[in-house]
Amino acid sequence: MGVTTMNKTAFKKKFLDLLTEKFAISVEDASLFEIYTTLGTLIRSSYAKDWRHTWSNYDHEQQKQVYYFSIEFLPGRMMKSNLLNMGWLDTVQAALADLGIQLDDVVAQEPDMALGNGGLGRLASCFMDSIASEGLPGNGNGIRYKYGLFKQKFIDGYQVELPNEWLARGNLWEVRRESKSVDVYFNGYVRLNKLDDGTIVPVHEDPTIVRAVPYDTGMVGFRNGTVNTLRLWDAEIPLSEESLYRSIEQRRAIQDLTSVLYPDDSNEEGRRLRLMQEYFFVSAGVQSILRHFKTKQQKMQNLDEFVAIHINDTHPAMCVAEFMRLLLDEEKMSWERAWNLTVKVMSYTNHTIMSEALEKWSVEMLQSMQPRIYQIIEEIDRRFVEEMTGVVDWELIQRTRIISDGLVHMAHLAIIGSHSTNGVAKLHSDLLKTVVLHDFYRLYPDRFNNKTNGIAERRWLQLANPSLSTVLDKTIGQTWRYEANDLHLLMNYSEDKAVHKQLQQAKQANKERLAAFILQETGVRINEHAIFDVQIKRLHAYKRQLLNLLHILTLYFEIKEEGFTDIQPRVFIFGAKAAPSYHYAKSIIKVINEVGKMIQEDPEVSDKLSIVFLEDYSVSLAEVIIPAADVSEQISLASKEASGTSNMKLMLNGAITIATLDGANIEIRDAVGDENIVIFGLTESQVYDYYEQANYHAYSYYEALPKLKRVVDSFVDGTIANIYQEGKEIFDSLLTYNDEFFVLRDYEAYVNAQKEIEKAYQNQERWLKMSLINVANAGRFSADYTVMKYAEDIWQIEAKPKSRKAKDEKYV
Ligand code: CBF
Repeated sequence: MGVTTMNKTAFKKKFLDLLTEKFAISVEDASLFEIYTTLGTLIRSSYAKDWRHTWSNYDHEQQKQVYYFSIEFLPGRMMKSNLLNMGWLDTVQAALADLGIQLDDVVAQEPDMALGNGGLGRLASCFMDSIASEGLPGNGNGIRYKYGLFKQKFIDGYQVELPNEWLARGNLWEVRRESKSVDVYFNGYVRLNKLDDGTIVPVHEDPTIVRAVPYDTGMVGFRNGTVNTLRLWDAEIPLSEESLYRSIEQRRAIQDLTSVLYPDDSNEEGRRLRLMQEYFFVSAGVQSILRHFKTKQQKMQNLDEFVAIHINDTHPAMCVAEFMRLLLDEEKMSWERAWNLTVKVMSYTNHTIMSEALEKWSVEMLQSMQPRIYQIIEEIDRRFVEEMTGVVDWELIQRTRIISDGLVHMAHLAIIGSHSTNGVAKLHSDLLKTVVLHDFYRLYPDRFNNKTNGIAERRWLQLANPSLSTVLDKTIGQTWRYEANDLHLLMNYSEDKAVHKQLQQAKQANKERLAAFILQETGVRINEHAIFDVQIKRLHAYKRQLLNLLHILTLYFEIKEEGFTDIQPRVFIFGAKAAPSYHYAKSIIKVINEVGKMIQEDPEVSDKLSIVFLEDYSVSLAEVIIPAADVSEQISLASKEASGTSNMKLMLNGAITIATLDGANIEIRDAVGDENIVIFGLTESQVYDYYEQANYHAYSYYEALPKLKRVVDSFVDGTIANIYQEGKEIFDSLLTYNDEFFVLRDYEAYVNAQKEIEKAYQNQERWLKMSLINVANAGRFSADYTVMKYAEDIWQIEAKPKSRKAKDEKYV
């Protein structure tokens, strides 16, 4: 790849030639989209050779590779990150500027690749970037949804979901690999034929066959020539079977298989579709891995020395059964040998303790949709029970077996069928061991481990925050750009006023950029010198956006009804999507929007407070918000947020965290020290005490705290205009249904913690030091380190020394 060889003149020539070739147009007349297409094509063709070499080197050197199976990938836009990783960013930016073009305008032409909901999918994409950047042999495997996560609009303050047609103008980065297609079988029934020698051969009769066609995207490593592959599968009608699928309905059913991410699972049809999607990408992925392996290695018995498969959350748990199916039915391996290999190859990450995410499928549905897979799961379950009988007590076996009460427990399948189960932050992994998966921990203590999440610091700092990056370069040199832990060098300047000043100026520039964006998007002009207080994450009751709102209303009433004037101006910025069928979360969005409107229309308050709820939260939007944040809201009920990753991104950009001791917040506190974070609220053990003693009474807090009462009443007493059922629903959730997530219990502590934030902000000297210490200690949360730990402890894969991140002389 022309990492360092591409100079401005050479680039301009190539670019202009290609523009003419593709569009027969001059740069002056070209539209931004034509420029984007040309630049993207040039980028892709420039890493194509490295992509091919990466593949063939892994095969040639017989390197073990990991395949990361995930139902979500959330890469966001790829143009700029590819340019950065290729080492071209500065050159291209300057060359385009010479031609009168702003790179950022070009980049904005790219639709966000939003094939995920939130943390899970974004983590998968951060890992893809880091795996390639560490030169590790690793590939992603998922679904090429025709529609990405819905586009969110607010109409009268309500969330409305619109289709996200991200493929409408094509996708520059993908390559359709027709020749690598595989067939995936659904429905029908399985006949077990007995051959003369006594062996049993299963035959899948009357199946619905779907052709899985892969679309590959290069995952470009940071300045190291490694380009791994993200393989996403699309569903098509198999050519040979065309005559079988004659009706429009039949054809549409197949095409719809990969239409949407997370079909609505509140109805039977949606659940069936979701299960089909899961088996579809699992089967296609596992088949293609084994097929590739067979053509290159031929040593099936040593498969575990060459292949690792990672099950990201329970959605791909059927990898265990599909892998067994192929080894048993196609490779004619004995059960024992196949099982031994399967357990060595598979590993599983749990991403939440929320029970609704630990999938369970009805036996009837799974059996009718994948009859052979169901037979295999049944046999795994039978053998598990047999193996454990007499070793552990019967109740424990009943609680841990895979099939019980007419349901197939996918987390059980993933744990029993793999050699490693990990959580995503220390607290979460401990809770898995002691509470959520305690039964399994008793059975397999050695399989459990922790891998705290990490983030792609290149995207979240180098790309998203050039102002801060420049200050860092000037202060500590550039090594942090490839070795995130070198951010620690900034600690040497923790008392340096000149550096504080520069950090402050960088933050201010980012705040002005965000303010301009908000003005353009919403027409609202915000105070650029206010505290920018940010909560960005999916809308979920456990994440407690409602607690944030209670605090905002408290400030509002203090100004309106108690005459408080000495309030540090604040802009509360929200970004969040609610799942389309999650009524309660949508009510919270509506109420936040109406409170925002009420404040904005009230001149007595609007110069001190404002709420900006930005529509359509996405990776690209996060890239504008995060660098401008002063305060990072991480206020989930302790124990509920497995890790969180926006907490890491915001800290890296110098925001001060206000947090409960939940998920990775605890590790952030350990990294920065108590004085550089504001902690409040119940601890996880206090939460569990309440559960055990069943002695939480939300009403008592409502009665005891007049300010809280005023705020909660405002949801139903007409104070907030235009809220109808929504206010009542929230009011009832807190009082009638006893406040499942202890919002009222943590209210007072939260309001006090917010006062501490305000006090700290008013002392800018202290604040800037706190902010600096956060940036300096964020390096440990780089996903580069996280994936190295997965590689060493779980996947047992290695990078060849030459494919590690380059220590380019430019940076040393
Ligand atoms: O591990 C990545 C993230 O996954 C979730 O978003 C999830 O979907 N289960 C969790 O909620 C996050 O805490 C976690 O950081």
